[in-house]
Amino acid sequence: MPSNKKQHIAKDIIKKAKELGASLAGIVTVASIRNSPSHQAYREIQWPSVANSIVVLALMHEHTDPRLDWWGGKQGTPGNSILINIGKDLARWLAQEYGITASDLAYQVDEGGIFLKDAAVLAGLGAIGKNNLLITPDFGPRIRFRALMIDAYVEPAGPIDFAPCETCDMPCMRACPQGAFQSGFYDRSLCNEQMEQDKENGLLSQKADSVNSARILIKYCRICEFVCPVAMKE
Ligand code: B12
Repeated sequence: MPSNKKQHIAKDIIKKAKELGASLAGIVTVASIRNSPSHQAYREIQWPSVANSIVVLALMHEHTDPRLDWWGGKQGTPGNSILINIGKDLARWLAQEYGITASDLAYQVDEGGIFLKDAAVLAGLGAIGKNNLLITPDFGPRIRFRALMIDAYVEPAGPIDFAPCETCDMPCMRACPQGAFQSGFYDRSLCNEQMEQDKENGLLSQKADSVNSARILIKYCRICEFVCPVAMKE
């Protein structure tokens, strides 16, 4: 396929993803993602031979709509369900419009997923911030991701020139209730202690699930997102 056609498809896919409800979308090749830091460190992923590119879908999770982020067990979060549905609609459209086969990737890496922040950086959606999150120019770190693998090679959007932490006094470094940034870098085990406490403090949902038992909702800590001044809205 000629390069201008590949670029045209990339723009078309991104436009369609946004029409379907994504706040942002980008494309990255499987070859570049395999070389990204997290995928180099964790090599267990089985990449299908027909996978050529990955479409990264993103949904803003602003503090004004906290329910999007509440974790409901196997179902994940409401925001994740929205992203899954956008992915299904986009897959249908890709098949009809371009004859491209797309498949949704799992959220968890050990269930067939990929490292979504690495994918998002390479797809041109933003940069990894000091808070260890992917920061986007339009929504800061208050955004979530999902990915679709496609069997066509589509010209990637590529990383953007964006370094928001360089001129910031980094409130994220001081805000963590566990002091996960006290060394100057993100400490996963300290962060995880907070996540474990959040699990223990899960709330009983009003809704019953399919077997009619009560569901627990977990409101995971988001302080390092909420204090980030990038694209912060009142
Ligand atoms: C496991 C996991 C966790 C674990 C461990 C987190 C960790 N970072 O190690 C726990 C439970 C602690 C956790 C906590 C949180 N998580 Co979490 N988590 C994940 C998950 C499933 C995998 C992440 C992982 O293991 N990464 C591997 C580790 C080693 O890498 P890393 O710390 O991210 O660092 C790498 C990158 O920074 C990269 N990198 C650095 N610089 C550069 C530069 C370039 C160019 C590139 C390509 C890459 C790159 O290299 C580093 C080393 O590999 C992802 C979903 C997914 N499938 O990706 C969500 C995910 C990362 N989590 C997310 C969120 C929001 C959170 C929380 C805010 C909790 C919440 N309310 O949901 C906190 C925030 C923690 C923080 N400040 O990082 C979002 C991040 C969204 C964003 N804007 O970045 C993700 C993407 C899920 C989603 N729904 O979209 N999480």
